[in-house]
Amino acid sequence: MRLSRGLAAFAFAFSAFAQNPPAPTEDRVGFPEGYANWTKLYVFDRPDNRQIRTVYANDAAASVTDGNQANYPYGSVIVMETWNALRDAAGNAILDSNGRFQKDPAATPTVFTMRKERGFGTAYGPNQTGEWEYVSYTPNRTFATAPAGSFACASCHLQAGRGKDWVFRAAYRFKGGGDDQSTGAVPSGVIKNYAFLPGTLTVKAGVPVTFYNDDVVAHTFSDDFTGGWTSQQLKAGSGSITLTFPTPGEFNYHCSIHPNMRGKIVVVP
Ligand code: HEC
Ligand SMILES: [Cu+2]
Repeated sequence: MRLSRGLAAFAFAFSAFAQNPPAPTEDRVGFPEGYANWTKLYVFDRPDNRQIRTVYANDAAASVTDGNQANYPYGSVIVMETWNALRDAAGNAILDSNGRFQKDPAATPTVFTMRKERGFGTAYGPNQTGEWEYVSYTPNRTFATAPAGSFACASCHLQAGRGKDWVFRAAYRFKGGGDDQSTGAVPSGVIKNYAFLPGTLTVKAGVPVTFYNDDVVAHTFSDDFTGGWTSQQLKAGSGSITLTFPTPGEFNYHCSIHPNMRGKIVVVP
């Protein structure tokens, strides 16, 4: 008897505790009509869930520059379209000839949308991220995540921080060099703390491999042969390079800025 009363009290306390965090009840974001024609900021291949995430900005959001990231103008709308990648029977993404995920034509995308307007966002209470509100849609303009569930969006975007106006992966968008940088491909190797990781990487001939600079300063990828090929500088936190080695063999490389940074690629048939 006492036990069941105790459980009932516990269940009551738990259900009170499990109430959703506050969120807007009304959709003030709106389906982003025509987003596929907006400025494309970056394409990110997400390995854990094998999704292609394409991020678009309307003109207001696209006007933001490197030094201005902490304050997107009112009227900014940013869209992230998530699309399942083509997968093989084992569930692994099938890469295209550039080493990138490919959209599965049979899949339906989800349209994650955030809009900034004066006075937006207060409904999120402790999870407020500036003046942004969030909703995600299906292509049919129904809710994938309705306003009432969008507290989850705000509470996670808190991690992107005030300095970036709660927008993630800013480094991808404010990339330095040409389009070959900051690809968002899944890296097989990274540069971190002045080291190429792994120091020796084994790859298959003809299969593209991507190296991503996750360090705080720029590095290059340079062939050890005197007069050998060298990449342009890979920008800190965003630069990446995709290479394909057509023939088996061993290739030693270094960073031209920090010549003691060395690595080796073993190409197998
Ligand atoms: C678990 C954390 C998390 C949740 C929940 C989340 N996001 Fe994001 N969001 C991210 C990350 C991280 C990125 C950058 C791309 C990546 O790493 O996948 C991102 C990117 C975005 C972008 C592109 C702009 C940017 O910040 O880079 C939009 C738009 C977006 N999310 C909207 C939403 C909406 C709408 C929801 C809720 C329906 C949502 N997000 C929920 C973490 C989250
Ligand atoms: Cu270097």
